[in-house]
Amino acid sequence: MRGDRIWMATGNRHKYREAQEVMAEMGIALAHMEINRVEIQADDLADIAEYSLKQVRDDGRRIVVEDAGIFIDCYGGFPGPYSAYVLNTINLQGILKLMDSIRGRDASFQSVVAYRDGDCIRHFRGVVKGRIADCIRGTGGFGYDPIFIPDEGDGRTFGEMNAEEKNALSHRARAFRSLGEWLTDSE
Ligand code: ITT
Repeated sequence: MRGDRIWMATGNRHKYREAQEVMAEMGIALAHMEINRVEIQADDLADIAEYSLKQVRDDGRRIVVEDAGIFIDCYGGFPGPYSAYVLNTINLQGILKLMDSIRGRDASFQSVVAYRDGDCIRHFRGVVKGRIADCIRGTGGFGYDPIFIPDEGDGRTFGEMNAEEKNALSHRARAFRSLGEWLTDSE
């Protein structure tokens, strides 16, 4: 395995910490890079992540950028790529209100990790299926975690889990694990 670290460009420390733990389990060091960038609006997370990646100057370092969102099935995948904007405008309470009297509460978290090493650009996806909770539960994690119940869990929201428990199931952990496996295989 190549010894030098990979840099994750993100303004979100929660995302960085989760990704760092997953990569550390695979023996890969992930460092944090703050960036100021324009985030485009697009329907596919991969387009957003790759656009963000291209805004990070190529100085020879290996870079990853991740874009993620929550997709609510009964609303055709809303808010998806607009998850940050929707959370900032209507909050978790607003999302729960949208789900009032809705029976099918299926949703998924999706993540795309875009990786660059010189001319090589690859992306890796991770998905976790679950449902929107009836109320806000837990104070762990960030963003939509207190209202998302993963199907493969024990009924708790991500907000009620510790970092290790969330990382065992999460979209982000899955995407970063795929990156880690690809890196390991290509060494
Ligand atoms: P970047 O600087 O890396 O872009 P960000 O916070 O803007 O950080 P994203 O665009 O990837 O991150 O994510 C959009 C929003 O989706 C994010 O602000 C959260 O509200 C939500 N989100 C993403 N992953 C989440 C997770 O694991 N748990 C809860 N909410 C999440």
